[in-house]
Amino acid sequence: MSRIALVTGATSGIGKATAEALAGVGINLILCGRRQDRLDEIAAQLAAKVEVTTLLFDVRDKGSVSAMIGSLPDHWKNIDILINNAGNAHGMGTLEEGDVEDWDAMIDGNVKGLLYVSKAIIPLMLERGKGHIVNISSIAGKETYVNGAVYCASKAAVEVLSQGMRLELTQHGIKITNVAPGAVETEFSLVRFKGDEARADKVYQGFDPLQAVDIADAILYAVNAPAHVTIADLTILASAQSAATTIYRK
Ligand code: NDP
Ligand code: 8X3
Repeated sequence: MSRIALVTGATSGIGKATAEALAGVGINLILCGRRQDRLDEIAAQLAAKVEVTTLLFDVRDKGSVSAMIGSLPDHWKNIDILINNAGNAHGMGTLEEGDVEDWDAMIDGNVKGLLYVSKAIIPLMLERGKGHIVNISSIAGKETYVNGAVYCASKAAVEVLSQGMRLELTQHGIKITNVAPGAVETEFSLVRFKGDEARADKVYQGFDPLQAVDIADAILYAVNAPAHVTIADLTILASAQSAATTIYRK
């Protein structure tokens, strides 16, 4: 029987590429995001390969997360793989200058959102005695950089939550994979810099950045590992990147 994966943040970047990669190996998909037009477009594109359904919710809204996941028909609740990918950085600056709304968006989305989605899905996996959760962290969760303290804190929390989930859930047959990418060229910087395209483009200039498909490939490897193998942690950098803020540009 085909596996089912639920992907949060499937409307763009890493989540979209992961959905495409999973569809490529016949994994049925529950695509989640806040932009229904994009969900519909991606669902229509992938429906030629696999069964696809969509859920519209903001991961920060715990009532909506639990209601939408709870509303899935029974056969869609047999979720084998959860890709906790939804998230973003909002703004970049010192704590003194920082906008509290940006902090809320990062902590509520990247940390509490991941928890709300996991809380809705872990019981379904426990009932079946199997499952695989892939949490998208970041190099920013392993290293703190100047003007990024809150985003880095949110991703450090993801690192710790991956460890906590592994401690709690391994005994129940649930695998946990933590994926920490470096600079990936997606809509990430456009969101961080609030639509400033020139500033966002600059982040990826002068070197070959990672592409979303590179991260999707790694996720596919992790979810296709044999039953007795858990890929616990993956840090993935562009070849020109040696640390969070050290990138060799031409
Ligand atoms: P994108 O901006 O391209 O994609 C972000 C995705 O997350 C979108 O699909 C967006 O969907 C969704 N999302 C964001 N906030 C919410 C929310 N509150 N509720 C529901 N969905 C939300 O960026 P990436 O693909 O790069 O980012 C994906 C993940 O990868 C993030 O967790 C990010 O922190 C992480 N990451 C990114 C790196 C990079 O350099 N790009 C490096 C390391 C980690 P919609 O707007 O439709 O809701
Ligand atoms: C995104 C990568 O280095 O911009 O998580 O924080 S970085």
